[in-house]
Amino acid sequence: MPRYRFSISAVFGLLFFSQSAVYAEDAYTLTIKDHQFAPAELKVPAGQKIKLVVINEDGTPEEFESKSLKREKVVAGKSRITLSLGPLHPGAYDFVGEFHEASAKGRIVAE
Ligand SMILES: [Cu+2]
Repeated sequence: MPRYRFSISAVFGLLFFSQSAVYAEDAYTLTIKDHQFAPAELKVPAGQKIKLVVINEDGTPEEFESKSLKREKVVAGKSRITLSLGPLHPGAYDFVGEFHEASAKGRIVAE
């Protein structure tokens, strides 16, 4: 069944290609602990797509929210999310943890 084998390898080739494309984007990490973000200011490159991983080390859920980035996503306690961002114009993009806005604040600086 040569034709069948060919299509299987074509599928795996496509899978490999798309996975490579995903991992080619730079990944940046924000950690939530004691209802604060670390780092509070995260520098990322402007003009290219990035992955933002938000790790919540607290036992309670938090919501990553940024009006300027147009993103809003709940991160369950002891869990993580990944967001695709950009390409961003140079500038500062504020974000908060909406469930603990008094302490959970930060900004992404694209440059
Ligand atoms: Cu919200």
